[in-house]
Amino acid sequence: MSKNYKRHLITAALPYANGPVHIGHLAGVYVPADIYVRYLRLKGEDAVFICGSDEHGVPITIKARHEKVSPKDIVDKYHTIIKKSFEDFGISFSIYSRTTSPMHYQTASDFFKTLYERGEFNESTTSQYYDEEVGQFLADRYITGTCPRCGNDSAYGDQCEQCGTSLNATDLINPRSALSGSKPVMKETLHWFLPLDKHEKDLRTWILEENKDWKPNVYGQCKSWLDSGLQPRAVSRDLDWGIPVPVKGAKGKVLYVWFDAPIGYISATRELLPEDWEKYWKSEETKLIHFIGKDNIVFHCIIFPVMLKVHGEYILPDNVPANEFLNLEGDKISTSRNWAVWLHEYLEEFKDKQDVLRYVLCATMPETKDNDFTWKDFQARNNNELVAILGNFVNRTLVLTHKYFDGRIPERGVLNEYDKQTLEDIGKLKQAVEDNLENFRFRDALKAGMDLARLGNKYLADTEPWKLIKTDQERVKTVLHISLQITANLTVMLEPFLPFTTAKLAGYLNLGKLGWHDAGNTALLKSGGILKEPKLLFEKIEDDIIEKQLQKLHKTRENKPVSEPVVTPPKSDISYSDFLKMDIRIATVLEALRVPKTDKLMQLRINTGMDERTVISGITGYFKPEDLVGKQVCLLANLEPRVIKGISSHGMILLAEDADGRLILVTPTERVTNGSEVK
Ligand code: B3M
Ligand code: ZN
Repeated sequence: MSKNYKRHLITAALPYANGPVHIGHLAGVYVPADIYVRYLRLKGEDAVFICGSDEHGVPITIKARHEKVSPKDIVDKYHTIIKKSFEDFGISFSIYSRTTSPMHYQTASDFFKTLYERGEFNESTTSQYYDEEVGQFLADRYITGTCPRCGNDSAYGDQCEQCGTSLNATDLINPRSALSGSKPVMKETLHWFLPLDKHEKDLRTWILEENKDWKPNVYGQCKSWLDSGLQPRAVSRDLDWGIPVPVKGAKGKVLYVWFDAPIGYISATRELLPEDWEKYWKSEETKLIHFIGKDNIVFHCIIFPVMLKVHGEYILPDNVPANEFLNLEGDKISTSRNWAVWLHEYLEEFKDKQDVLRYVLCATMPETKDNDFTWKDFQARNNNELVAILGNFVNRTLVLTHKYFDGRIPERGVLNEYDKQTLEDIGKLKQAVEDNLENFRFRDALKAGMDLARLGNKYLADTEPWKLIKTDQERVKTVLHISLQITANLTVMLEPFLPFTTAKLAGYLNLGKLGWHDAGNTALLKSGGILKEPKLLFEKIEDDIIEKQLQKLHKTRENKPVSEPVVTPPKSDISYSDFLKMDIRIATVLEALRVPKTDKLMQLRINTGMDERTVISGITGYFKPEDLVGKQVCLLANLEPRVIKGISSHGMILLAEDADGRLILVTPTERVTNGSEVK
């Protein structure tokens, strides 16, 4: 699939402007996107890098009510904080815009109108809760009531925070409007739907056949959406915060945030390049890449492409290299629980250490599966890799050159076989970085870049110039000359990953601006050139600093916010014979499929040791079908069969429900025979 593109359009997911950004955002989206763009720019490619704040949606309005300010106040505040964090970490956007900009209102509105006029939407009426006192339809989060499961009387319309169950607003007993406290009524409301089902066939061909090279996590998720059948999606909402639906009779309705947000990429490009933006969005010579996290896959691979396609003229993404999630100290990053490392806070405590975090986040990037950030690993990578490998090599080379040759780049003499091999290896490593970056393998790319520093260290250790200096000064000149050329190559090859460090290093070497084509060149530095006085590139991070971070983090566990979900109340005692009535068995999942036209249900085919049977379980969203196949589970085997969505379900899979509503499979710690009793 190597096509010759004239230009590149790279987008990074627009962060919601309802909170600052944390390391999970950086590792998942912005670090990889920035590395990729920096690499393209070094190659001299025309690359436009687009991002901005996503400023609509219900959570922002809720936060605003909570803080008794306007939604605009909220987004203004966080837009500024987020933008600054990105600048501080060297994320080199061509533009960082926002979806409250006039250009975006215009662009999104026009986009909707075009689709509307072409008849691309279905209009349909649905029933929704409505607050008659305030005269407003209520988003699920704006409805409270009694949880049908645990009896908590302040559960929300989408979730009970006491027992963690996810709910539909209509499940609530005694629903009340969070706006006025009054009892909401059901009222019909008109909305516009994008009939994704109509485009399913085209999407199958485009993704499943023409884009087999997408990352397996992305391809797999798309396939599972497509296999379970697409449904029309509402693109409007009853809300007073957002872009008004530009159609007569749509008062009080705004575009759904996921309809307008991706159009934000287009608006920002228009803002940046008022004359030329169409070259980037409407030309087959442009390569469009979306960098996102895994929870955004369906929007970028299915919904937005359908929007672009039915609009016409627009190109579709060439790739969507989504990452999985980064956890923190073994636990899911959570804004509401304050379980996060916030970027602005990091810089307060690790001043000027942007590259250390960039490095660690790239080295542990959740490329194919969720990954864990720990402070101990952060320390180890800083001390054992940045300090001991990269810093050490560069420092020894520069210090020795100053010591033996007054900071003047020595001439090289006749090269021996080892010198020649070493110089040749530079080119090979460059190639490795390149191949990995072109294929979005950032961890491997970084490793190949660091291998150049490893090569340098080995070269110094093998040639020992500090010993040679007593016997063979000429040879020392050659050794340091070669080491300096390796150092110069590092400034190019590591620039995408460590832009602050490589800029400093280039300064010490008195190197001008280099490009990617310079990497591999073993005569980047001219003999006789003068070097500047170097400083250490990295410093060791001591245990007490790491301890402090861990303590700070664990303190947030003690100061739980009031809304923190708590353990459900105990149930009344049962007799042993009641317990014996339950027939719980170990079984293996043979097949897993999402139940079409439902959000939560998964259809499982399982081997119970006694038989093969079908079980329906409400676990979509927590597990991917492909992750379940082969897993052993606990099954309540004698639960009376129930028909769910027309499918008869024989038993129930046992799951643990975490305080935040997450479902976790209960599986044996070792493989056991199917049909084994759990008692
Ligand atoms: N704001 C979701 C998120 O941060 C969303 C991305 C929009 S990209 C067009 O997960
Ligand atoms: Zn509950």
